[in-house]
Amino acid sequence: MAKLPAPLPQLIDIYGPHPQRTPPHGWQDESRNPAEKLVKTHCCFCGQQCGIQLKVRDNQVIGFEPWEEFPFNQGKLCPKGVKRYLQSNHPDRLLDPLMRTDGGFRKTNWNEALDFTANRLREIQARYGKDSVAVFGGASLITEKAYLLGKFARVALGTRHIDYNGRLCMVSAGTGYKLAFNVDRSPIPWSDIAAANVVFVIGANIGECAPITTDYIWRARDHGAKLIVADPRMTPITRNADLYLPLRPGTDLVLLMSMLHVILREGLEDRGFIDAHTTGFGAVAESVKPYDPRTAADRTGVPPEAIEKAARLFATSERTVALHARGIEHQSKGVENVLALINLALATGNIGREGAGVAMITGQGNGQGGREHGQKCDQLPGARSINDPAARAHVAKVWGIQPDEIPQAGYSAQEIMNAIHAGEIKALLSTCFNPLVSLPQAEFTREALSKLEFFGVIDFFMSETAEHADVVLPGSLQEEEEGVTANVEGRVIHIQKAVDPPGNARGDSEIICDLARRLGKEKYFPYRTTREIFDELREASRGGISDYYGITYERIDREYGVAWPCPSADHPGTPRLFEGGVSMFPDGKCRFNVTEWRESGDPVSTDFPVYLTTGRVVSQYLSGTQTRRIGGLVDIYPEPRLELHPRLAAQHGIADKDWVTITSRRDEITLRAMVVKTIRPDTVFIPYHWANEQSANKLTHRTLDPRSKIPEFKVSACRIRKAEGAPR
Ligand SMILES: Nc1nc2c(c(=O)[nH]1)N[C@H]1C(S)=C(S)[C@@H](COP(=O)(O)OP(=O)(O)OC[C@H]3O[C@@H](n4cnc5c(=O)[nH]c(N)nc54)[C@H](O)[C@@H]3O)O[C@H]1N2
Ligand SMILES: Nc1nc2c(c(=O)[nH]1)N[C@H]1C(S)=C(S)[C@@H](COP(=O)(O)OP(=O)(O)OC[C@H]3O[C@@H](n4cnc5c(=O)[nH]c(N)nc54)[C@H](O)[C@@H]3O)O[C@H]1N2
Ligand code: SF4
Ligand SMILES: [Mo]
Repeated sequence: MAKLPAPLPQLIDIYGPHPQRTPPHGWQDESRNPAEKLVKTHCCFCGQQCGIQLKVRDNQVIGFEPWEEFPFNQGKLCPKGVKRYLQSNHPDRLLDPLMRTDGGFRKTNWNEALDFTANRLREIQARYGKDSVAVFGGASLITEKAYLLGKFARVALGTRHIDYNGRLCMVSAGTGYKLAFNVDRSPIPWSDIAAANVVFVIGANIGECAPITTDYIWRARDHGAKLIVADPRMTPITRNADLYLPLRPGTDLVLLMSMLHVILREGLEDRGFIDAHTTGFGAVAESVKPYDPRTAADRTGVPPEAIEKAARLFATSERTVALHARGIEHQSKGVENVLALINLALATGNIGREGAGVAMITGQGNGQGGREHGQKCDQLPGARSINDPAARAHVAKVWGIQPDEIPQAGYSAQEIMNAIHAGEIKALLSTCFNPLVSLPQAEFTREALSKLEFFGVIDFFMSETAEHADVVLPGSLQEEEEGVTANVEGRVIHIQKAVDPPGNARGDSEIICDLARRLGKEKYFPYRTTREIFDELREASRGGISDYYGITYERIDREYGVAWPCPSADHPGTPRLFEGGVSMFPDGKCRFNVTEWRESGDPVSTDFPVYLTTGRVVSQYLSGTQTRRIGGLVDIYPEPRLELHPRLAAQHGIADKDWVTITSRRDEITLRAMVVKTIRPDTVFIPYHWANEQSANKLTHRTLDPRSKIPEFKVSACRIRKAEGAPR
């Protein structure tokens, strides 16, 4: 059975006993002010899921203190974590249900709002069939809510169309890992990063988007590890890299296949590992033959010597960890890219031992847990395939229905939006998703939303998408219901309830259960607490890939989290997957997968000669609904700007802070320039956290990876010109 990793002697022990550990989670009396309590919980934002103590007075979150004993972040927080508490009492909180009238929204009571919602859903299903209604979920939701939404869609509504915003995030990684290892989780505990001799970062802005991971990389460097970064932009962590590969957007596959080419050419592969633990090596070795570094250099823009150096460092180090995020995954060949990186790790035997491995950096707060228990269109709880008869039978039994009552797999998120646009799907209930800002080609999304016969939204702020709804139901912040999330390492952690929802706002899970009751499915939704939902989820996941059966809230508190799979109360959990090279396929082998190059869905051309890529800045989070409302964060980066290289700027007569119009094959927007030397001269970058005329997603395209169905946010074509002035 997998054990917690034994730390290497020269490293700080981040998992071992901590002399100052205070009692685990729960209410603690503050000696300074007895009216105040500190609640040990986790940041609501990114997948690092930092431990934090929220300070509570009079049923309001009024501040925070670091939680130094929580091993993952040891009290450290990024700017978003420091300011997150400001959401709680924000004046924009939705406090009453809202219904659309001809003159805008009017406040209403819960009975009217929920009756209306349930009636509209019922009428539309009666008229157009069950599958005319779709459900959207989100990976900021605690796992209990994600599970509940999946059950709600399939049991209360009987629709096959439920998907979630993680479709824009983790699915290329997930598909790749399932093809190679039969499991969708980062296989390493983050302590393995600190123990590595080489850290290879590709398509991940660690410093701004996974800030606490920086700390693990510094610890590796403290004992002499080398850092390689591949990104079209020189992100903050790149300043400390030993080798920087400034590749052209969308060419990762060529780079990675060429690195394998070099490794095989020079005989640096680990034959012992390949023979003992893998299948499919021969075909992959054959497929990389044409990818010599000189040819690859022409495609990627990375000098051949740099490709060779990267390959040698990767293969000759004793322990290499490869980290990747959306830079390689937000592509129409996102799955290919992930597989090519896994192939490198397999060929060099960097799997299943301390300090070695390949790992996806999970994005959203509950990006991991939120995709394991049934809000994905193709999955049932326990990360089970919805097509697997045994999985359907198991889950149907837990739900008290017949297996054939569980609908088949439905559309993925963008496909649902396409079907709404085409008039096939008529109604949408969306919780924790802001598609008007986050899906590609925003005008298409706007048109689609306007075609809905019914649109209901559960959110705590009026998002840009919610403005198009017929009913807006005021839901809850993360700290307003108890539950679990899984962090970037697959460590299941406990989210404490700190306060009640304010005004007439309600817990999301209560709202969903109430709707189920109104749809006549009360007996399947009898929960009085989220703990009851968790206990059912444990049963539903039992025996699945993502097995939570042995995890309880109390155990999490005692152990500072439990990594799944954890099939029984006496199982220690599994911080490191594939120990000894054993995958989760029945035969225990890891799979090499052949990858094949293809062009992006929106290639550069004479008319659109510049690569456009999109992503994030440290102070803003996702579609910005939450962080654009937090003063201290807005000040750091108040508006989206177009990052471009001085050489490209000079070609167009553009100076820093000038207004620039960016035109793609779909649309155009005008932003201020930010002239920086840290980007390729053929590429521009826009952070996507803003809406409407400032939305990067007005420009992006709807091409999907054929397997993961992720949109190609990282590669579009555009042209730029200096604008007369500010947009009207
Ligand atoms: N501050 C902040 N942190 C966040 C979030 C946030 O919104 N704000 N969101 C969270 C979420 S949900 C996610 S998914 C993660 C995302 O975390 P990341 O994936 O690290 O962030 P991105 O900015 O989307 O893109 C990462 C990098 O990919 C690079 N890139 C662009 N095109 C390519 C390419 O073709 N190849 C390669 N190799 N690189 C390319 C970009 O220059 C960028 O530096 O962050 C999480 N953390
Ligand atoms: N161009 C471009 N587009 C991108 C990306 C990119 O890099 N470039 N990145 C993509 C990625 S990786 C992601 S993850 C998506 C994210 O895109 P979205 O999921 O649309 O972004 P969020 O801002 O998380 O939107 C979630 C909404 O849910 C609400 N919410 C948050 N927590 C809760 C909760 O607990 N309960 C309820 N009821 N509501 C809640 C928020 O207020 C917000 O309105 O964007 C994608 N879009
Ligand atoms: S946003 Fe992420 S890194 Fe920042 S404090 Fe929250 S969980 Fe930690
Ligand atoms: Mo994401």
